[in-house]
Amino acid sequence: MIPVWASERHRGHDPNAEIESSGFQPPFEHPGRADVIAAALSTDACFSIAEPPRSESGDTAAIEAVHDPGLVRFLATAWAEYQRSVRPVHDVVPDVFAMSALRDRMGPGRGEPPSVAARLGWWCYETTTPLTEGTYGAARSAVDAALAATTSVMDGEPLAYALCRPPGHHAATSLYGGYCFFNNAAVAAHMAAAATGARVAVLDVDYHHGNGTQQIFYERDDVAFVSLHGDPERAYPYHTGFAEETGTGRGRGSTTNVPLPARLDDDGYLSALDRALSAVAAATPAVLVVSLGLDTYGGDPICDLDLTTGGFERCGAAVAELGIPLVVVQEGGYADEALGANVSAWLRGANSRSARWDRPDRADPNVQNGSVTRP
Ligand code: SP5
Ligand code: ZN
Repeated sequence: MIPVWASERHRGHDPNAEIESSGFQPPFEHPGRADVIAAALSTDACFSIAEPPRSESGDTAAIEAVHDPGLVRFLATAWAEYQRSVRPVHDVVPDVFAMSALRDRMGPGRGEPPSVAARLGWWCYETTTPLTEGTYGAARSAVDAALAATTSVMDGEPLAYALCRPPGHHAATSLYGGYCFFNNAAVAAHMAAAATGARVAVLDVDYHHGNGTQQIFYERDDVAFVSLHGDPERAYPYHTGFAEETGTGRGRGSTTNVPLPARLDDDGYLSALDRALSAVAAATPAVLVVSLGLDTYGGDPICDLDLTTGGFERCGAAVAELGIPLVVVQEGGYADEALGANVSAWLRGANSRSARWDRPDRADPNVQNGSVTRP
C-alpha cells in the first residue's frame, strides 16, 4: 500500500477570490482540490491515508532550514494584525510590492517595514495568493504532510505521497506567492539531505516553473533541481525557468530547466521527461522528491499542455524506472473533475516499479553508501 499523508487543516486556507489576468475571480486553488484527491485515494485499496503528526507551533526549524525566519514570523501573525490595524476583511492581499528597482540609486532603505500593510508587499510578490484566517495553519499542515512522507521513505517505503495544500514550489527563500506559502518539497528535500548526508534530487513536473525550489537550491550541490514546465516566455511565473539557468557556485550544473511548447501531448511530454530523467540520474540521488502538479492535463483551466490521465500513469512509471525511492509532494492541478483520477494514475504508475531505499544506517549508523558520514 502507498502511504498517503493528508491533513484536514488545509481547509483553513479558503480565499474568496484571486486577482488574476486583470480580473477578480473565484480561486482556482481552493479547498475542494484536496478534498477530491483525498476522496479518490481513500476509496482505493492501493492507498492508506493518514493525518500527519502535527508539529509543535514553535517548532519551525525544518521550515527555517530553507526559508527566512522573517517570512515564517510574518505568515504566523499577518492576517490577525491586518484585521486589527488596517480593516477586518476575509482575504488579505498586498497593494504595494517592494520591488528592488523602487529604491535604485537611493541605497537599500531600512529593511522590513513596521506596518503590516507595507510588510505584505515585502514578503509577497503577486496578487493571486490571499492570506485568510486559517492560511498559516494550513501551510504548516502541508509541511507536516511533506515531512511525514519523507520519514516514510527514510523508514524504507519505496514511495510515499504528501497531499500538500496549499502547494509550495513557488515559495522562495523570502517570498510567498503563486498559491504557495512554504515550499513543502524543499523542506522535504532538505530534511532528506541533512538527515542522511546522501545526495537528493527534486523533479518538478508541475506545469509552472518551481522558481522557489530552484532558488533555494541554486547554490547547493547536495540537492539537484530538475524542472519541466511551460516556457516562461508565455507561462507564469514568467521571470524564471529558462534553459540557461543551471545553478551557480557549488551548485553550478545542478539545476536543469526544460521549457515546453504549448499543446504538447503525452508522447511529446514523455520524450521531454526522458531528457529530464537523464539529468536526475546524472545527479545520482539516493532519494527523489517529486513536485507533482497535474496542471499539465489537457483539461486544465489555466494551462496549455495536453496530457491525459493515461499519460500521467506512463509518467509515474517512467520516473519510477529510475529505481530511486520517491517522496511525491502535491503541487498544482486545477481540473477538479479529473484531479483525483490523475493523481491516482500517476501514483499507480510509479508504484509499479519504484525501489526501496536500502537504509545504510541499518548496517552502520555512521556510514552512508559506504562513504558519506553522518553529522
Ligand atoms: C502551484 C501552482 O500551480 N501555482 C500556479 C499559480 C499560477 N497563477 C497564475 C496563473 C496565470 C495564468 N493565466 C492564464 C490565463 C487563464 N485565465
Ligand atoms: Zn502549477
